[in-house]
Amino acid sequence: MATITGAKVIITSPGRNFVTLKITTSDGVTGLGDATLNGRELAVAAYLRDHLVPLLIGRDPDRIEDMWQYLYKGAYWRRGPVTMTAIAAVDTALWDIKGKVAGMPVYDLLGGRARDGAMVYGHASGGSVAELLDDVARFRDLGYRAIRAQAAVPGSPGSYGVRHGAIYEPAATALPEEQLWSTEDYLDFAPSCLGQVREKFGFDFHLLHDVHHRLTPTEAGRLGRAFEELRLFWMEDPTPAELQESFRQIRRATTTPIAVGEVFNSIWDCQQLITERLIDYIRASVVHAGGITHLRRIFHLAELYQVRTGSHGATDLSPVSLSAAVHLDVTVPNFGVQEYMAHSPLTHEVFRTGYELRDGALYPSSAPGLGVELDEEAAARFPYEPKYLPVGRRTDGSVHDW
Ligand code: CS2
Ligand code: MG
Repeated sequence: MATITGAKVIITSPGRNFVTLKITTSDGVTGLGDATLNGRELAVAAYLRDHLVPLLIGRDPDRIEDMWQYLYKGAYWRRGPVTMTAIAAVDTALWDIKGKVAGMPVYDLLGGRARDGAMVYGHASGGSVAELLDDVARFRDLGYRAIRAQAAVPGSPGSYGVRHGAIYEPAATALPEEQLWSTEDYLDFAPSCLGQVREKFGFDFHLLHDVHHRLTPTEAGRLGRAFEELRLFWMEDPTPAELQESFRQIRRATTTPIAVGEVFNSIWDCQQLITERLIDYIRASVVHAGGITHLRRIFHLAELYQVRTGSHGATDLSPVSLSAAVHLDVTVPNFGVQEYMAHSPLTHEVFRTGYELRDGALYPSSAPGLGVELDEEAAARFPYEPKYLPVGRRTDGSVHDW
């Protein structure tokens, strides 16, 4: 029986910060797990290095479920983004190792493919509606069949999701930038903005929009109703989801599909949302929701209630977790869509990936394991830089959801 002989936490910043766990076994097999938590990276690195790595040495890498239960229940203090991201990194690395030892891609370990590729959505954005329309046209020309559209709300510098330069990166400052937000301006602007997208391009592609947790349930119901004639694929994070029952009010108000979950880290964060069908898509991710083992549980629960998957895939989730996401995406029966914000060329100097983007879908590597490698020499060239996500403030100065 092989044992775990080493586990290394690799922090690197090729364009943005990433934390990666690399596990090595007595057979010399290595596996990778993403442990990146945007704006709180060092907390997860410390949790891994100081509290989990000592527990891994000497354990059986084959026993993935047992390891998950050991790390989750053994912590006593359960759940939370830091703990579950650290457990996710261990879990993902063990699936990578198991695939390499078996000589099988992870999707085959998960029961084989239900589909060849995973439809993705790209991020079109603009500082104005005109810029947004140009960006939507660009993604359509690239063959995307699903496109998220975000534009700056006139007079509201704190608009969410507007790219500045080639890559969208919200964690851009050494201390949190405070961004002003006006819900009234947004509610007046968003329906007409997305209406212009439909007016120009029609309905032959899936249109998505991210509200980014910023409305009350009443406001979200009003916005969803205004979106109905635009036939959105989904309205994302319409309201903060700590109070899962608040989505009943949104559901009563509108038929616009709802997607939630990128900030969730366990099945209990979304159990009510799923079992009461308060959402249409669950956005939980491999890296933040306890790894492949736990995310698969969430997806299987969602399947029972005809809730489809729509995993988070922003550039602050590393190519390791995106690789794992695509392996899971192609196997689950209730797949919906995979978010795909292409990582920068600098990031790919460190992370060598095997997934392929073709005709608006990602196709997983057929190499054993996850099909992703980390170049440690290249990683050493990009030291960590403190970066924070912005903080939102209302026009009266009080803190709001960013
Ligand atoms: C966004 C993210 O991709 C999304 O849907 O909500 O860009 C999110 O803002 C970042 O991942 C936060 O780090
Ligand atoms: Mg989002």
